[in-house]
Amino acid sequence: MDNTVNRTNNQLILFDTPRSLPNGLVYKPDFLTRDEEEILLAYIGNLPLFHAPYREYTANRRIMNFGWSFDFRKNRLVPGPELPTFLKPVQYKIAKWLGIEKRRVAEALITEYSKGTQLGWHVDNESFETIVGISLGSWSRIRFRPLRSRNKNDIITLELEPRSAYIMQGQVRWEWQHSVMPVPDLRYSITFRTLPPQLSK
Ligand SMILES: O=C(O)CCC(=O)C(=O)O
Repeated sequence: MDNTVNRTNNQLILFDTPRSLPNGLVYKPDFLTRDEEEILLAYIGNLPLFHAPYREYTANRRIMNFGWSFDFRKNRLVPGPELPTFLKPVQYKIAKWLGIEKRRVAEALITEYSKGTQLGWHVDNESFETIVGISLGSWSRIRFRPLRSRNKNDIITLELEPRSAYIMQGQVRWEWQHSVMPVPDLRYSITFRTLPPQLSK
């Protein structure tokens, strides 16, 4: 079975979507307008992003967290700076899409992937619930595999177009890992994560 959801002649082809995509994964092309993308990229361009510290090494990706962040050295969630004003409209749009209160979209992680940068297989920190990823700049490919599987045939690849968004919840959130393949050109992602109501400020 070909599990790849990919681009042909610059068109995104989502064939056999319900059977091809892992349960709980929703993909939405054109979640942002070109103007919204341009404004976000302009603000992000002025942020002092830094190379992500990860246990004993530093990643190629440059990042910045708002709301909350995970301290890999202390192995726990720590409060981060408040979401900046320029992220608020996207936070609102996501809350509306998910049908939850805005305050529950509690964390935003901005990541810069320079050409060739990737992100390894992982499951996001368990303190957070739903994950929503926004793509800016270059297209990229995100891969998914069931947690305990190392069979290449189980990998599902989804192409992420600029301005698109995906939701990860349910099985894909908790029972699958995901990774980002080396990006063909400069790409930014904004990963919003929700907290349960009792933990949201
Ligand atoms: O770049 C992306 O869209 C994925 C980001 C991600 O998986 C993460 O930050 O945990």
